[in-house]
Amino acid sequence: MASEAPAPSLVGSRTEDGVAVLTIANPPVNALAQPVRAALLAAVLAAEADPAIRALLIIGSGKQFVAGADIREFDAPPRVPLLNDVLLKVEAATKPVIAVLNGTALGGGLELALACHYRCASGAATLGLPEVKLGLLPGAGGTQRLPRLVGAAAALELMLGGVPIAATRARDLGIVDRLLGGSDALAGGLAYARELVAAKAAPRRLRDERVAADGLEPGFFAARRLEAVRALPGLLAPGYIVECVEAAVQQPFEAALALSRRRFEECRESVASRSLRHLFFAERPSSGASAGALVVKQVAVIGAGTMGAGIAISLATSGHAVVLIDPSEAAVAAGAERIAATIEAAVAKGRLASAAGAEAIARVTTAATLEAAAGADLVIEAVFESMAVKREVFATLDRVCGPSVVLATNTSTLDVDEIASATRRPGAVVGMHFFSPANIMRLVEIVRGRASTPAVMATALAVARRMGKLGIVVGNGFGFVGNRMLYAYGRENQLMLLEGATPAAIDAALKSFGMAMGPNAVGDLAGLDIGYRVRRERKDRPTDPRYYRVADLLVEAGRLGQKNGRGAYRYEPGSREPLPDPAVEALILAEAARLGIVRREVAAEEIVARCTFALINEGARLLEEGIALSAADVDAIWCNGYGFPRLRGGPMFYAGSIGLAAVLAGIEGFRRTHGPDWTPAGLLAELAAGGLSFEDWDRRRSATAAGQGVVR
Ligand code: T1G
Repeated sequence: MASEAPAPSLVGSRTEDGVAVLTIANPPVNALAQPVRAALLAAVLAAEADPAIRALLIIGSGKQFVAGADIREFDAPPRVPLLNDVLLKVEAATKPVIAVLNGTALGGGLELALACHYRCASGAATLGLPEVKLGLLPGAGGTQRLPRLVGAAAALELMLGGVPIAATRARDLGIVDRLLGGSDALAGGLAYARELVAAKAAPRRLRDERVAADGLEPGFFAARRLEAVRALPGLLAPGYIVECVEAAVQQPFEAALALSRRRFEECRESVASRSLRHLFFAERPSSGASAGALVVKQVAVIGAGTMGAGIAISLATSGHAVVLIDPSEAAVAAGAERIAATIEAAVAKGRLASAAGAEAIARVTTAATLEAAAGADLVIEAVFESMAVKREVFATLDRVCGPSVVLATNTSTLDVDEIASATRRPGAVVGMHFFSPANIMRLVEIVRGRASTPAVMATALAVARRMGKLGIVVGNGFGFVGNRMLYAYGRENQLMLLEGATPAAIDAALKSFGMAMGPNAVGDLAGLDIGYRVRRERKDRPTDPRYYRVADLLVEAGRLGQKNGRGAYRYEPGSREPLPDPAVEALILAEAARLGIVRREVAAEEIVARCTFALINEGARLLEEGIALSAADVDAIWCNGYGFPRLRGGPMFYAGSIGLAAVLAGIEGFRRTHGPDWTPAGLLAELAAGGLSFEDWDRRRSATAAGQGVVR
């Protein structure tokens, strides 16, 4: 495999008092892409060969040291020079090599530091091996060098948790030899290097050390392996990380390192890791999305119900001043109480520092009239899901608020343009569709109205990001993206209930596929009356007499779900455990008979195929219509808003992993047996015919957009 010549300036190289300063500069995060590896190797070998050089210093440019290997490279076979081999050369250097951790050192970045002979760090640096979050293990010696530095137990904690640690903790563990004071990491690093040169410090190679394992009780690794596999089911990496650390204790460095390389490749090629890597990029905010955002300091939340309170909590804990407005005194009081109680509970659980909790609570004020929104930079409306009510609120806000105020609606299905038309400023109106509970769920669909300006879109995205949310831009169509697909998924659930599958059988099949909850349990949790009301607000409600028939009958029989102990299931008082209810079975049997449906056994495979293919087909239609901007967005929405299994990467990525031709064949089969709802989306048929995936379609679109200078 020929390695490409190193690109210039990816690794800056200059000399200071006999110290070769090698600066890795691959913005935005100094990922160790192949050209960077080649440049680093060349610079290290050149410094090694230069008699004027007495030590080497490696540092990152910008706020990162090195954020890891380039994750994008993992979908193709590895290219030389392999990071593992570069690090062996760094470690073999005969002159002291000092890593200066000027910022984030993650994954391959920390492995690079471990291959160096000494490590110093600025106080702001964070260090970690987060590979397990991508379904990987540290593939460039981390499973071998880290245990030699901190012991097996601490090394396993860092690699199995994947959570970065602060520089001070890294110093206490012995990973960092020297904490640098001041703000100039390079100056501090150079001073430390000179100190080592003056002391004639020899290279210190972790590969020559042993792992301190004397204190490990018998069966330590077997127990940790069992625990690791249980903690992260469906992933190869946890078990392999334990296996590699055990090998670090019991085998020579070379043999154990070779084992870790083999195990890394197995993980890299697994569907689970490919899925997680796909979501890593799908969940990154698109670059430039917040450009031009307006400054938002105070936010008015209209409606003190569950959603309004949840949104207010998320805003207050992320530093925004919030005024919670509701004409009902009781609702405002209950909302304020819920906000304080939720934040205090987070403090009690250690999720929030006590002072931060108190400050967040203090940021929330309440009011009874919309006039109180006058001082807000952003208003988020979360009132009753009725067009008439929302239009009235927006007409008042239009009169009360200043000209540059952004007016957002939290509607989950209503037409944002129709709401905007109640104002004289439709350009300032945007949808911010939060998911319940709004203080917990990461996802926010940012709905672009026909007139929404770029600055208003950027502001909504920036606020969502500052709230720690995943803001995804979607078009203004019924149900936007997530709920539009949910109705297709739910349609199949409802039909299969009539055809012969019980709620429990459907939910069990989809849970074993990996869904967090089955559709019938979800319906009971959310409240069946919500969907009932939405279906009646729909202008384009399907005329099929079977459409959501069981759900409608349950509501009409007073069965609303967990909220009143009876829905698709029944619930013992105080329990949320769904229990099959013969009354539901009888209701379904009677309706199936009335509709003339001959019931049959519905296999789990059919349940999964009909529900997942319905998602994929509707997702493809949303892409064709431009309501969803990319298949990656659809995947991020369904993994973050609806519990689609992350180890399958989202509906559209899952389609690619089983092959679009197979999905198309399945859909065509359902069309023959279940009618025109199963007409294949044109985009799906086109991609399947070309042997392509939705990822290919995204790549093609990004390339086209980049060519036109379009920021998504
Ligand atoms: N590879 C490729 N691209 C990356 C990347 C990476 N490792 N990290 C970030 N990016 C891109 C990201 O997609 C975005 O691109 C831009 O950089 C800014 O990212 C061999 C196998 C470092 C904490 O898992 O956690 O090393 O959208 O928006 O909020 O054993 O990025 O601009 O086009 O997230 O400031 C292990 C992953 C890799 C760290 C910075 N490392 N990155 O957060 O910026 S595997 C990781 C992060 C590995 C070795 C193993 C974060 C960050 P775009 P961003 P940020």
